[in-house]
Amino acid sequence: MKDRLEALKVEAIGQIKESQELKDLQAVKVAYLGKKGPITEVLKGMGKLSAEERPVIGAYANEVRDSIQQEIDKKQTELENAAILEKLAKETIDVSLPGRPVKQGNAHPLTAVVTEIEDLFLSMGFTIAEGPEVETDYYNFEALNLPKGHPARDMQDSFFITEDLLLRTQTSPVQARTMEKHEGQGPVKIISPGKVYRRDNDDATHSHQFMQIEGLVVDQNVRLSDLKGVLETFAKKMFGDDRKIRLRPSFFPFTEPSVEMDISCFKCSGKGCSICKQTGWIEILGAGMVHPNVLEMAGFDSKKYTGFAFGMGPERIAMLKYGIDDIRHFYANDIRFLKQFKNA
Ligand code: 2U9
Repeated sequence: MKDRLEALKVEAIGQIKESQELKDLQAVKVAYLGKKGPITEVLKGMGKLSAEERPVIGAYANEVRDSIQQEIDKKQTELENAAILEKLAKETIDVSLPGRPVKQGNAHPLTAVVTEIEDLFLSMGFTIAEGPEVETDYYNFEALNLPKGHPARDMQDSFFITEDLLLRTQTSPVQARTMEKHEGQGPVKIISPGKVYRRDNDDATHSHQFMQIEGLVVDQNVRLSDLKGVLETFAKKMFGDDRKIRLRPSFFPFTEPSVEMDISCFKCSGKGCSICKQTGWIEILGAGMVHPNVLEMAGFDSKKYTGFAFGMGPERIAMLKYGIDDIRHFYANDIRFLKQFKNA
């Protein structure tokens, strides 16, 4: 009987070693160690053995069963590991494959110019103020020294919503509101970028909706020379260090005196070319000393406080800077136009 057990052990281990898959191994296990398997058979027949043989054969049968089980466990681990390795080999990622390039957008050229101007004034200690695009007649006109019936109102043909409400025609009401909030106490030092609306027939240089950036400084002892210094810094930073500026007399109802600022042409440096229309100078913005009426209406004592203000159209600045020939390009959202400003 011992020989029979020994033969079973050798046979079973042989089959275990030959098993290629887990299911083969399972079959070997059932065949040798199962309830109907030969080892169970041997154990069942123990009753026929003598009292001396029984414990010896019993112990040996258990030993054979344990060794077969051990071999099965060993082989099972081996097959499982091999299966994992095979799976890993099949799933290898080819890291040498270049990634798909991510399409990168760019800022809208108008946004790029507005941001550049904002950064420039922020670096000079200004803060940014914003206000509503639907304004009252008071803040859009009256508080800026443009009472009802004033002829200068005609220059800003407007979109009225009611008798008293309109789409703002300038960002100046933001300044008037900010000054009011200061309750007569300086300093005020703000810029107000934003959209404005005027009734107009759109063409290459006109749009019924456009942007403005205005600036306002109110404090004691603010002078025209301060305005000149700020504007000169702006002109040089925006259009090149060798720019010269000149101020020409002008008129705005909210400033007195009022000026127009030109810069020396950045293309021909003043010799005369198509950009400066052979004059050597390019008009950039309007400015002036805040009118005493405007200071008083906003709650400032015009004997104690003075101020300067300026206003510019960022579309015009961007058109000059990038040689854009039609203001409507800014609003058409034509990707062929927009993607030309990747490095703006
Ligand atoms: C307050 C007081 C004064 C703002 C100013 C201008 C001159 C000016 C235009 C230029 C072209 C606007 O974009 S544009 O159409 N603006 O020339 N703006 S002074 O003066 C103010 C504003 C608010 C309380």
